[in-house]
Amino acid sequence: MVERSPGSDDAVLVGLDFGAGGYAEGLEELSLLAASAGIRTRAVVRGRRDRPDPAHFAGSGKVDEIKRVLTEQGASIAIFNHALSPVQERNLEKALGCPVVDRTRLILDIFAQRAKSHEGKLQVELARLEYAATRLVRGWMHLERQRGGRGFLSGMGETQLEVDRRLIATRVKVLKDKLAKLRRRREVQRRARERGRAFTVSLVGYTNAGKSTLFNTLTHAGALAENRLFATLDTTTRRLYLPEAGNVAISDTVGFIRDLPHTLIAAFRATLEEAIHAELLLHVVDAASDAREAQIEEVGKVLAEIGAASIPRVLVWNKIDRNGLQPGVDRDEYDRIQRVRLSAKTGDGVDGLRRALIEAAASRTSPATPPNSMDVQRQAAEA
Ligand SMILES: Nc1nc2c(ncn2[C@@H]2O[C@H](COP(=O)(O)OP(=O)(O)OP(=O)(O)O)[C@@H](O)[C@H]2O)c(=O)[nH]1
Ligand SMILES: [Mg+2]
Repeated sequence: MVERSPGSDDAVLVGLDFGAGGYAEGLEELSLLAASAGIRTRAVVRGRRDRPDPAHFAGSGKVDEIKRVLTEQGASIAIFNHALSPVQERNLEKALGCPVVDRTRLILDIFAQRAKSHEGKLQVELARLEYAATRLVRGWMHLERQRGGRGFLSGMGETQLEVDRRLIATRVKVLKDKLAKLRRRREVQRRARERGRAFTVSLVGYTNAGKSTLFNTLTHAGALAENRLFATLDTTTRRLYLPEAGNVAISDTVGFIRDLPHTLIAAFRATLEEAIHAELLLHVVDAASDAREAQIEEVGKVLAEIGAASIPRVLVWNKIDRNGLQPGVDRDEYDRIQRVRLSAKTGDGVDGLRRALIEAAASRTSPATPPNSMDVQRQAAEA
């Protein structure tokens, strides 16, 4: 990986359009992502193609243009709003004479900078190794040839590439084992919470929607809330006592983003799965963002992927102080609260959310306990 220290880089962003859907808004998000990694955007290069060029992703004219803009702007790095193949990345670095970062690596770098907890760090290391493994192309083969078969490694018919693959595979296994252990511990904690019959609620939503701010407002906790993407990587759970509802265990979670790299979805599965075990999801939406509909859809997609589609959900239309909406609640045809309009920052409308929590807690079914198989057999025999 290209090592960069935060704050030291100015970048040119590149986004290409392949027919459907523009990348203009995507580039704004990319610029925010870059800023979160400490990189300043100097210029944006857009283009349009039928399909990616297999060798350079962009066409040769576009590559020349990017190179020219890099020089004009004195920028030292090119960031592509796409996933590049290892070959494209290498060819581009050669053609542009500077580090080339794709969207996946940028997100991985941010996660690496932000991971705080032991578990978060393990998850990020796992994701980065899996990403690096795909980058282990035949770069060492020439060394192998130079060795002329004299080294004992080549004598064993083993290439440097295979050694590296094996080292990565070993480390990946160690990390997965450690994470599995942590996950079991979390499972035990969760059961303890269930025994305490606290009503479990998870805050989910697109990155920067205001989940941590709302979490702090509700629980008076000091969770980190920042105008950065992926301010939160670890799940934090706090207890909240609500009259009539009793104990509520509320969790703040990692934010979602469009095209979250697959290695990260896999690595953060355990964290995201915390959401699955909740009895209610508060889907926090940045109501002041022009991209809110697309973001809601994206979050819905990820929730479905992790098997959380059927959990009752309340949409929290946040940041109404920025778009002039009135605080309040909207109900569905069964008179259940479906959407709460509030500002986590000013506290306006947060009472509506407390009401939603109380109503949801009151209507909950008892925590699911799987039927005892003996009972099931007995009932079957009696029937
Ligand atoms: N104006 C306004 N800003 C808000 C509100 N809620 C949150 N913010 C701001 O939005 C930014 C993101 O807030 P966070 O709470 O960190 O968002 P998050 O959803 O936890 O983000 P990640 O952890 O990165 O996924 C911060 O700058 C907050 O101050 C609100 O109701 N009104
Ligand atoms: Mg957060």
